[in-house]
Amino acid sequence: MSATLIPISGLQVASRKDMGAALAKGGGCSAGSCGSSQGPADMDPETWAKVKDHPCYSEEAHHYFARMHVAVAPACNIQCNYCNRKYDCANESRPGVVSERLTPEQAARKVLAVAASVPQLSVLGIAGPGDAAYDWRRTRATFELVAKDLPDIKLCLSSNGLALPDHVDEIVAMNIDHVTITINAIDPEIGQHIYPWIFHDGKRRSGIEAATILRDRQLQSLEMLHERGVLVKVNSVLIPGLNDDHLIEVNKAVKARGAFLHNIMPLISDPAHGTHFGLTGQRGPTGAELKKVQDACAGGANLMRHCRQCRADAVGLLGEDRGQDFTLDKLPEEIGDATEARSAYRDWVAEERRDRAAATAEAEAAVAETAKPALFAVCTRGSGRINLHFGKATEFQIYEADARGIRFVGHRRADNYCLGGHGDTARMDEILRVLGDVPYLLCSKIGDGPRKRLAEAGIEAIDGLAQDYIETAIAAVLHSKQTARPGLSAERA
Ligand code: CLF
Ligand code: SF4
Repeated sequence: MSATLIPISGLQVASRKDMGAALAKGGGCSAGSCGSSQGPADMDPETWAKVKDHPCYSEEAHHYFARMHVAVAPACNIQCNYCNRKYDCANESRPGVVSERLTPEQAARKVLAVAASVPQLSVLGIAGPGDAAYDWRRTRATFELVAKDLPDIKLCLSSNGLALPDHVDEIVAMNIDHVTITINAIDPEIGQHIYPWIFHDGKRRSGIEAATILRDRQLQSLEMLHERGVLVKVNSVLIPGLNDDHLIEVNKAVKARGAFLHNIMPLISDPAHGTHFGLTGQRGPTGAELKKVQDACAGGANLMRHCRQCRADAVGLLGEDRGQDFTLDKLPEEIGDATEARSAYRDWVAEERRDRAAATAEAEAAVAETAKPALFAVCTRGSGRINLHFGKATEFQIYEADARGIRFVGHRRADNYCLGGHGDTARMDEILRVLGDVPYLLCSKIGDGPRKRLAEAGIEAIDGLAQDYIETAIAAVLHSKQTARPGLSAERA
């Protein structure tokens, strides 16, 4: 490990491992056949160059890079039954809290401020509330302003697809490499139950006609963008009883038209959100139902499994939200230039990636003899390391290890156990519920009380491997179990 000091955004750290720890203090935050976990060996260099810093298009990148959304495009040309526009866009955000709406100028200033203090920032997305392609004037103005000041930040947009074909030339000309289209159905018989109306060619349309036009424009957008070299991710909202079986057909159809990734997301439905589905009792899927549909799509378009259903004003690594740190009233008067810090951070990531890839290969070789698959819940703030205190975790990354290797298989959310000096019993009950089938938990630190509660529920908490790579730590635990080495919790394996 090099002893050279690495200067990043005011941090002076002595090693790559220290860097991970230092960045973790500043803020917050992989899959079998999941294409999003692919690395440079699995795709052509041009495609890898586009996805390697994008936290949504590469599972591996989401350990290192952050995205931010700006809510500049509030107008929409369709109605989805899972959306209430008083809230964030349900396509790309967690409904519930109204976003701060911004003008393009305000948004560009906010992006500059975030880029100056979050060296991990690599992507600016416009993802609701409203439709980025329909509210194109504001979307374009925002992207143009940001591209002028921050040419190293990738531009990314999300749309329902209805207006997209009209803007493909501009999207290509503006170097927007990543576009998400939400396609919930390709059969208009099903689509008509998801979209009560669309507004197209100056007229409001409904029923089969609306669902057919929308489907045709979505697939046309996908084909046009793919032909022009833009990477397209398709989002589908899984609505039990409506499109669960049908999403396999959607997966095949979007794969045939060149989709880079397919992200099947669970419907979030709550009467309090005031959506049609929420008010009529349409439920969202269970975790098992979501996994069943995702597994049924194996062999089709590559699946994304690390989506966090971000808010329309989210800021930070996936799984964290620092949006409240960057509201307009908190932006500084003077915003410095942090281009060098971002560049230094990317150099550090390149080195770290090489180191982690070697460590992962070693770890996977070590688990090659593992007889039974084992699940691990990991507390991490990013950098691919065990670097988060159990009490502060608001999500657990779930890894599976077996003779085939060590894989990220998803994440599970729960409110953080620690409330500034004391633990919350109800929160612990929820953590035990979400981790019911997971025998091992890896974290940087855990108190005796919660360790005991977890142990009583059959979950062994291990905090002796802090700052190790996740894969290295998992291999160490499995090795210690196979060789019955005691004391993992108290000392390094
Ligand atoms: Fe934002 Fe979407 Fe771009 Fe990512 S989010 S516009 S592609 S930068 Fe990512 Fe958030 Fe999931 Fe979206 S985790 S909701 S997939
Ligand atoms: Fe809401 Fe987005 Fe659907 Fe428009 S496209 S209705 S903003 S979820």
